[in-house]
Amino acid sequence: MSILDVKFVQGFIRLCNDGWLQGWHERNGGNLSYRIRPEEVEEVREYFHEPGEWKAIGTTVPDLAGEYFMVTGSGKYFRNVILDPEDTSCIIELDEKGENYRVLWGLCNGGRPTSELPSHLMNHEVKKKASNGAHRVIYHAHTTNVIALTFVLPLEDRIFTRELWEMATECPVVFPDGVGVVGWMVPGGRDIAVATSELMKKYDVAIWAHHGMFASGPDFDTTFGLMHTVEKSAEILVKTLSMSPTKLQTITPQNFRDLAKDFNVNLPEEFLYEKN
Ligand code: 2HA
Ligand code: ZN
Repeated sequence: MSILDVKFVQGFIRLCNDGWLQGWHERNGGNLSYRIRPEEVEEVREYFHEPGEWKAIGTTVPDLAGEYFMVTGSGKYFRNVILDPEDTSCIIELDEKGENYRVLWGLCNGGRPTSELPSHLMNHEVKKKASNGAHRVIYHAHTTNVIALTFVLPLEDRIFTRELWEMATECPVVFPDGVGVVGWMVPGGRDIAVATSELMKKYDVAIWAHHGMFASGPDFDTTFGLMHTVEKSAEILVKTLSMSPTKLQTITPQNFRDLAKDFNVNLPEEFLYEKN
């Protein structure tokens, strides 16, 4: 038995490799975090080393006090996670105020958790509350086509949501709440974390202009599937716009309403506006 036999650890590694294979993780791009269930902490506790020093998170997440997370390491390559999880990722514990973290496993050759730790933890805090504890995965990827779209579409939630919904019939079923967009900001700090977590109150997806995407979900499959669906939709839009600036036909607001009825999803009217 090794920590690599534990199911959530395997799911974490698989997502990293799947993202790499999609081409979303050049060099050290992207990061992943998983909020570990109490019973899963007990499955891995025997592999913990002497706790490292308490270090400042860079923001405060009181609703996550005392929780454990598996996260990718700063400067580490997704490409290498499958080869050496203990070098490229880590398990951390938060203190009783949600202000500091310490490393309990991993980063065996040194290093720090992801540079986007403030964004990950603030998103976890918001999604834990919004989903009554169901959401556990926050995933950041440098998705090529979504990034390309942030140069040509207005950076508005309603525009991105509607354009992405129109590109594939399943889209409004997969992300019925829509997607949020953050204008360009310096990554890694508290300000972008606050802006992103504000959007995560409403959406499961936040787009960072000229940078990438954040997705949230209850498990690895759903979260990866969400990232994949949004990015594929963006790819179709990029192809469509490359062929022609206008569409000859598309999915109409009434089509969306009919779909919502049959698929039992609520599609907010704010995204079903008439275009001219
Ligand atoms: O390099 O993706 O946003 C890691 C990142 C920072
Ligand atoms: Zn990034």
